[in-house]
Amino acid sequence: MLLENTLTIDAAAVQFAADVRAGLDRPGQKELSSKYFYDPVGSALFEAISVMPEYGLTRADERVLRQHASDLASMVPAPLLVCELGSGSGKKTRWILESLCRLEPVSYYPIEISPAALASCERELAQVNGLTVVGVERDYLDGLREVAARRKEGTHLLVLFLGSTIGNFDSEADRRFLQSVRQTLVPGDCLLLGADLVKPLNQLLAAYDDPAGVTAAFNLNILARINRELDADFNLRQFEHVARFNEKTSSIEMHLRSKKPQTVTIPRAEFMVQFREGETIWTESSHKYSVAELKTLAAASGFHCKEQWIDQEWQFAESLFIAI
Ligand code: AVJ
Repeated sequence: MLLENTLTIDAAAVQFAADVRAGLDRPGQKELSSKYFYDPVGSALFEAISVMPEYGLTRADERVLRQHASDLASMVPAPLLVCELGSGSGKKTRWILESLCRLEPVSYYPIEISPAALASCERELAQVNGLTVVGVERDYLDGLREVAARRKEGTHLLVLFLGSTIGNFDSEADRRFLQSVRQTLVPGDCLLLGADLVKPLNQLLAAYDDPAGVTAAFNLNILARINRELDADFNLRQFEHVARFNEKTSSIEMHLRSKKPQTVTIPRAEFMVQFREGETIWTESSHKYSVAELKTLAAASGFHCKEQWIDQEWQFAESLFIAI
């Protein structure tokens, strides 16, 4: 048993090593995918970010969902299966599910690659009356295809994609992703999309570079994760967090800047990488949408934007898309 475990090649670790190597081996801008932020430490740091006064995004998302949950419930077809792309903590989804369950029993399928996140979401929602929770430990699109394939005729799907995770896709990739989502749906199915909106520059910069340094820790943790999981020797004190707004793409970009020339060894990726002083690793893009852009995105991916609810305190939109 023990021997077998030692010999088992962990596919996720192999993929991580390959992605780290490919991203840091690039001739121009080095990069690491923001999906690798969320190991247990990174997830805890994100939870901390979401309660920072400077970072209003998560609270805005929750506020709009809470305020408009019963409107939403009255606009979606029945009977209904609810799928969520990325289960999160289940906290903000609770408002929607409670409203839907007041009308009829609901099955809810959180789709998530992290078993720990699935477990906490199941715990959080266990008490909602009339709700059946079925965790799906898969990639977003694979999981969605699986749930869609198992639905009974006449049952509609409501897909939840909240928290502005959509903003982490490169431009164009957001549309391609929604097109793939649309392909798993039939006309009349719904997508509820949470997206952060453009707002004044100083507000955005403060949100991604809070003075207490929580976001900096979140960003640097990706290097710590590479040290932990791939035996690398990144010295975190020799990198610094940078957040800047790219006007052309309307995105906040996070980078990690090398404070001096240095070489890092990553044994489990069989790789060594050199950094010049001032060179950066691009770790995240967080696109900020306009209301009109979200409507265009709906049309470009086979949906009609039926309704938009916007938080006034922190410009954030919840858009209800119907598959056409
Ligand atoms: C969870 C993807 C919405 O882009 O704002 C928070 C992640 N990055 N602070 C975002 C994040 C820096 C966040 N999302």
